[in-house]
Amino acid sequence: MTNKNEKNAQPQSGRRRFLRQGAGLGGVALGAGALAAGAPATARAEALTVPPWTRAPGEPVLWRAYGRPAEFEKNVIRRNRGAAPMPGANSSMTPLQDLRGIITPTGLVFERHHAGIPLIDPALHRLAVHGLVDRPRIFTMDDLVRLPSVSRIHFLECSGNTGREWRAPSATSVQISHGLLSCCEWTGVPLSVVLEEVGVHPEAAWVLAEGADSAAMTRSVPMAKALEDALLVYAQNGEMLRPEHGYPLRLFLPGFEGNMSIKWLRRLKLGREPFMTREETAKYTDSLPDGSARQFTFLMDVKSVITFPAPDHVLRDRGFHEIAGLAWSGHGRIRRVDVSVDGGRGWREAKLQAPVLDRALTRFRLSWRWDGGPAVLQSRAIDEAGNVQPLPDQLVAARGYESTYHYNAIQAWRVGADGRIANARA
Ligand SMILES: Nc1nc2c(c(=O)[nH]1)N[C@H]1C(S)=C(S)[C@@H](COP(=O)(O)O)O[C@H]1N2
Ligand SMILES: [Mo]
Repeated sequence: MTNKNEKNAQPQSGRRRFLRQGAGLGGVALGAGALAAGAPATARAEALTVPPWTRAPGEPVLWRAYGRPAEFEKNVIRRNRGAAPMPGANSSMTPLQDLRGIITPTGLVFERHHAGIPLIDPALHRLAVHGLVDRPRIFTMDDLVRLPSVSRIHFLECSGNTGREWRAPSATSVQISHGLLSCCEWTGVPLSVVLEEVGVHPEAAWVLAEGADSAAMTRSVPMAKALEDALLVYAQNGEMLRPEHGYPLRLFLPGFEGNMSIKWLRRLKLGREPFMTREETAKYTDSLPDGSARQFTFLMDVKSVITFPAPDHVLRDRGFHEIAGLAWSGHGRIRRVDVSVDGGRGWREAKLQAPVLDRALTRFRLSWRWDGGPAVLQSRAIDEAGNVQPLPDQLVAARGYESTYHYNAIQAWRVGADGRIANARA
């Protein structure tokens, strides 16, 4: 058994080691004073005691047959803006401010439902494939799951994400402003495999995808996308889809606006023309300054946001902090992220955390020393196609104020001298 004195000694040497290693980290000198400055003097002098959880065995295996986070993390949850305009038509947001990697844990993935969550028995679920095909067919889930499958890591972003920031800073949380965003490992059968099974007519140019929810969500997908990388997904982050994300089957279109990844997929119809459904005419089109509207704006533009520090946090200590955030693009990989801490006068290149994947969230990090004064933090992403995330003014110049969807401008967070952080325009 370790004696009390040895236990007392360990954290002291650990602290010294940490501070030594920290000096010069990422170009920001830490120095012993940097971390110690905010810590109360008593904390360093306090004796390390043996806590109750060290004195007796803990909970047994199978304490929770399906695991969940520590109860101390119970505030890390999906949230939304409140009341739904109609029952079932609502969304919840991913708590980006609390996440540490690039994968969104399934229980924290944002939800967007136009008519609630249907609870579907997979044994009763069917997928019909018809229209301009040689062999129209109805698939059971067993029929589909036995076909060759693939797994891919991709982001999914609702095109309405950040849409309330057009006119002025609005959200007081990065969860609310940017949380219609997730990144998961998706497993399913390439749509091209199923299309080969049914035999596509040469004149087929569009695929109508329809959901089994009572919104009967329908979108037209160009045949090129259907053949290139569309997936019929049955699993997410290694386990079967959850009801709120389309169980037992959803369409997934990498890089495209979230709305097109039809959940609870029940029907695919091949045709010559787009089907002009409600979701691609009255909705999910973008009004432009000249009074016209863009239609079929499928790809999600290059975008990034700082998730620490964000308005959800308070900086308690001056000195070293690691700025961290997420960048993504529907056009491919992220090539570079620049970060400004002075309202856009100077920019420094952030470190991109490997792996940097095609059309997936990419985490960036930058060491920063907060001097305790006001600061304005911004991130600017550039993708491998050369697209540069615009400033709000540049986005408005191109798109005006009447759009809701596809807002991808640079986000600014203002750090106050009190350590509080506000949504701002630089
Ligand atoms: N059938 C159906 N599919 C749907 C929707 C829906 O309401 N019904 N919502 C869409 C929208 S607007 C988005 S952003 C994504 C959200 O997927 P998630 O809830 O799994 O995050 O699903 C899309 N697919
Ligand atoms: Mo959406």
